[in-house]
Amino acid sequence: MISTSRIVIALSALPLAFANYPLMNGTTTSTVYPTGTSSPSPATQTVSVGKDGLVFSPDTVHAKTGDEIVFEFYPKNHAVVQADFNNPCNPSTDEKRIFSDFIPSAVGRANKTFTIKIEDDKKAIWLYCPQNNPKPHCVQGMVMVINPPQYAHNTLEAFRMKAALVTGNATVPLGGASGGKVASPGTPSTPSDAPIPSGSSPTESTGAGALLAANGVLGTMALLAGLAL
Ligand SMILES: [Cu+2]
Repeated sequence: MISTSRIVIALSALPLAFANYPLMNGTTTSTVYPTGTSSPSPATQTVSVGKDGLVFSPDTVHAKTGDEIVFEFYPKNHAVVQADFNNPCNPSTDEKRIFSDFIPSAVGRANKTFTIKIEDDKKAIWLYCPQNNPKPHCVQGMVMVINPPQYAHNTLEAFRMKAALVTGNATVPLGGASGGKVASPGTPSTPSDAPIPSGSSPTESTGAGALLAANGVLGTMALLAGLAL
């Protein structure tokens, strides 16, 4: 036998429990998800590299964990490298350092892209272009940030100012692309299925077709014969 008074007590405690939530929600979820959805699906954002001069467009990106950033490359020859905030124009000491390798383009968008996945949206990712010909793009201000820290002096402008003070060339990382995937969206990912049968195969299939046709004729004849009977 369940006592109704117990249920009443339990229910009356609920408003008290919920009363604590509005304050917490007010400071967290409202700023993180402007649309009001609590669990948006992974999104993809595109950054143009060198399309509007020696800059990344946009040069500040906000992305969630699991989101992908696709870099599209424009003339003449740029790359994306991850740096540490205090050492712009030099590769990050992070083991998973991002490097697209150079992706050249003679005219318009290159047929290759570089895609990274955000593994931790609380971690800022500082990036620069390591091209030094004819002048260091990084020192010229070709830098960007993904998820800049909100309450810090580590702003993109501060990073760019540090880069401008770098003497000499930007450092090109050793080795090939890392920390992301180079892809060629313009070309099919797999070649066409099986090779076209050669030599005797077509005659075989013709033979089979002829046999089927013959069967059909025989069947029809048998049917007609049956009807005749
Ligand atoms: Cu560049």
